Amino acid sequence: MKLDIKILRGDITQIHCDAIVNAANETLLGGGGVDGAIHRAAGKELLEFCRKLKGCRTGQAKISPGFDLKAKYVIHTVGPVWRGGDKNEQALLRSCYQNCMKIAEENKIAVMAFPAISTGVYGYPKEQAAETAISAVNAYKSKNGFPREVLFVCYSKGDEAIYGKLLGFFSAGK
Ligand code: AR6
Repeated sequence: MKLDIKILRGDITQIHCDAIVNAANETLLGGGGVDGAIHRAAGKELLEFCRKLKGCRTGQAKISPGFDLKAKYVIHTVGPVWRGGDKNEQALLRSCYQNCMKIAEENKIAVMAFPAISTGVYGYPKEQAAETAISAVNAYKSKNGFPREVLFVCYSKGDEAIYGKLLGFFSAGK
């Protein structure tokens, strides 16, 4: 079955779906940006649960319940810090998206939402990050048909324009 890809603008903590992805750091103990917003909206139990996960390496992902969020799960992934582009950043970012898709498949998550991982505090160039995000998600081969739908949640109009342009390009190329 074909994966459905959509773009939404807004706050990922407010999205009704099965899982939202968190752009975390290796401690998984919270931070600023989307990570801070997710922890605030999920409540203290999320931090308590995350302590038991014992961190996460860059490019990897781990799942938790969503607690007070509208989403049932949070998939925490750690994007690379942008260091100029020759420190394996692209492969690591791709691996974040692939590992989140794999966890969604394993947990039979139908609809999942991604923020633009690494493009805030971690400084990854937005257009390049969006290209990798879309290409990794499109290339994922699920064996059981999960996830069925991926939402790219853009926090700004600028991000929405980048994803819109790229998705137009990708679908025109098919
Ligand atoms: N909903 C959707 N997108 C958001 C939201 C939100 N509520 N808030 C921010 N964004 P960032 P990173 C966008 O900095 O670059 C944290 O401290 C934001 O505009 O949250 O991966 C972690 O603990 C940007 O496009 O994550 C790590 O230490 C995108 O989310 C570090 O930041 C990612 O920005 C991770 O940095």
